[in-house]
Amino acid sequence: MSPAGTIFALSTGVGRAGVAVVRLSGPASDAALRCLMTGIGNALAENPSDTAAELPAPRVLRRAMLHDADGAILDDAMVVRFVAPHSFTGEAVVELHVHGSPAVIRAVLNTLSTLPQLRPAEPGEFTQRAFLNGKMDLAAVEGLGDLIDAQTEAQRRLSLRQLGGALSEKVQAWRDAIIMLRAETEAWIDFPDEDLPADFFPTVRTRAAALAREMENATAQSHRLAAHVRDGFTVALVGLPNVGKSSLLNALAARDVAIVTDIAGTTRDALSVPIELDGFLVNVVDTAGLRETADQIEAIGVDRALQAAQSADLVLWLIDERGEDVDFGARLGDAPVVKVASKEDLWSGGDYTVGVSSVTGTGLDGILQTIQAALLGDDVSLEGVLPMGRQRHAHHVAEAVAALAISQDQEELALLAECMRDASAALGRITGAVDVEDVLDHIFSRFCIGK
Ligand SMILES: Nc1nc2c(ncn2[C@@H]2O[C@H](COP(=O)(O)OP(=O)(O)OP(=O)(O)O)[C@@H](O)[C@H]2O)c(=O)[nH]1
Ligand SMILES: [Mg+2]
Repeated sequence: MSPAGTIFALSTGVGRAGVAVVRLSGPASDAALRCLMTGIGNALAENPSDTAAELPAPRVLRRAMLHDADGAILDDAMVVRFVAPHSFTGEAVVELHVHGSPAVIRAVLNTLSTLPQLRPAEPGEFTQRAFLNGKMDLAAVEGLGDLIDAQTEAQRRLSLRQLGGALSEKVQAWRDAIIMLRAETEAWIDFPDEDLPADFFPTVRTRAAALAREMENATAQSHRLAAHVRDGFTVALVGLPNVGKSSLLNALAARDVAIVTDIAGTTRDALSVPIELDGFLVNVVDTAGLRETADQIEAIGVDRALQAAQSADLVLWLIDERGEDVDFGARLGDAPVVKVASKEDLWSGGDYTVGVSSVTGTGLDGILQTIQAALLGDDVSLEGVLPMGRQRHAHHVAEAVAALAISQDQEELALLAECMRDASAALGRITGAVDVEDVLDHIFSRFCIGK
């Protein structure tokens, strides 16, 4: 965990822009702003009450000339202050909206680094402070991280819901129900057995089983789709050499990314191209044609093609009128495999359900629909799923479900209560309510500096 103090960083992107925001957080933020506004580098040492009137009112954006320690003008800027605890981090925060040139940003950051109580922020340190000050829980922190990284519409929508508490609220509701079961169990521990209602254990077991079922169902539906939204959905194009894999990739990507020739064995390496499909990120992987070959380079390519198929979420197995190679078909892995009739324009009739011609463009919609159906599965809509895209979420829910399953066999109150404690602790790790030190550094270090 990083030490306290007052931190500063550029919070907007690096490079030329109309406006850049430099953010400060910590007890010396106001004093630092006063230094910049007055151009007196030692204002940090002054009695704050003497100069308090110079500072803008909280949450009001005000124009201000910023100066370096020698009083020279740095920039004509806009500034805004937030008073603790009413800020993103829960501390005193100042934002400097300066002109977004590298020179202005550098000069402002240089000046801030000369002020004695300030230091540059570590990656994710602003958000870490927000978490430590109880402004956000861990699931919301992850939602914010994903929102900053969001490239597609589905990523934006799902991470915004996670940031807004959709996952935390659900997990908290399950946890509350488990804590209630634990409390009811513990309440009887000090009483003699004969006082315990006869239906006590059956009732607790029924409630625990229903809860476990609800948690399992929610995870099964949500984790799969949310993980695809977050990490993308991978589709591997495989088939014999010359079957038209690279041509299909180019058609799907709507640009010439892969080399296409009529020479069998043109593609040697796997090539992944991201496309956006209805707001979802889909990685389409073109591969080397599958055949037994004496060419060493091509053989490595064939291995990679099989690996790409084995790690894909969906395999499109392209087949032309030469037919399919059953031997390779058996080595494509566990993902769903959809056979696609390639070069449909050349087929003289035929028995296939999905056909495509990259030359005429017919059947491309069908390919996109096939991908979309595999991606969505039985999930009705994105709005209905819980934003639980990380492995961590599914893991902790599974831990809680396992603890509830063990509780079914307990015949002693203390042991039953212990199972409930384990289950609620597992769920608590999702929001950061219980022992999360081990994951904190991992989560925050993935943020950029300034966030
Ligand atoms: N008529 C027709 N020709 C196609 C179609 N798709 C690809 N071709 C032609 O088939 C040949 C091979 O296409 P590629 O896309 O390079 O095939 P590939 O499967 O990537 O081949 P390798 O990389 O060698 O495994 C090229 O001459 C393409 O122009 C199609 O839909 N219709
Ligand atoms: Mg190719």
